Amino acid sequence: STLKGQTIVIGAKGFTEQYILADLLKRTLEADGARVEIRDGLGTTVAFDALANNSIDVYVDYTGTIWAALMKRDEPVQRSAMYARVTAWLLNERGVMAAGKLGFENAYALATSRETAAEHDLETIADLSGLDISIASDPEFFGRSEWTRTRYAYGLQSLQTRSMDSAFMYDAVKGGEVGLITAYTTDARIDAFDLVLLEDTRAILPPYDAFLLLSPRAGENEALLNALEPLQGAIDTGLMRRANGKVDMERQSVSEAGAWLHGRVFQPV
Ligand code: PBE
Repeated sequence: STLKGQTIVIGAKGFTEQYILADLLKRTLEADGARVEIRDGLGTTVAFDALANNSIDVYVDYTGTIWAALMKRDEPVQRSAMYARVTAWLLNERGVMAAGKLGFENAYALATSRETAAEHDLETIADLSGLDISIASDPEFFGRSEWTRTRYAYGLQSLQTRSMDSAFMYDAVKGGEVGLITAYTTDARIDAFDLVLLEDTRAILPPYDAFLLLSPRAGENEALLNALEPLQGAIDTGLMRRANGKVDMERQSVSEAGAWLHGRVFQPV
């Protein structure tokens, strides 16, 4: 069966990777005959609620995000066990079906510039204890339990927090406008700007594997499940980072990066 005659609504949160993945999903479903609409720029809770009430059919989220923000859990779990725990909860508690991991992780990592790391002798998050430098993150992070736990576990009460669109964090830390950021580990600017990732020695932050989530209605759509199958495990971290870099560093459009990624997934070189 194909998706001919069906309209599929794709959701996306508000950062580059999400826009590119929505474009990849669009190309994938259109190739199977679907008409596609995209609702993007959503926060995690808005995106998830829209999915759970069938307002969108599919979007990509991350295991640790569901774990912390939706399930309100905070005990440490191995990366290998987390996907099973999260997907069981989604299905049993919300009727939301997981349609496979994409193959990469996009974690939060505390990052600083090479200069700031040298100045304050920073290697691990614990080295930040007692410092009164500033930390910038996306508007969600400081309200999430990952931050509460990190702050408490490592004694970071003296850091000054600053909410910032994730698109601007990397320039801000590179230019010394802020001391630290919560980098997204698939962002190409970590390497390009020679940022230093501080080690989470106590493993406070959870793993964040990217995976496809389907609404209760979409989860029963066999043709949709079939069309999404080829995306399982198809994107490793290097590939996602290169796609993100096309937009964030090379100033390509989301659509160009999405077309490139689609090519790499469906006609691997
Ligand atoms: N993350 C890192 C965040 C943003 C990037 C995947 C953990 C999230 O979307 O929850």
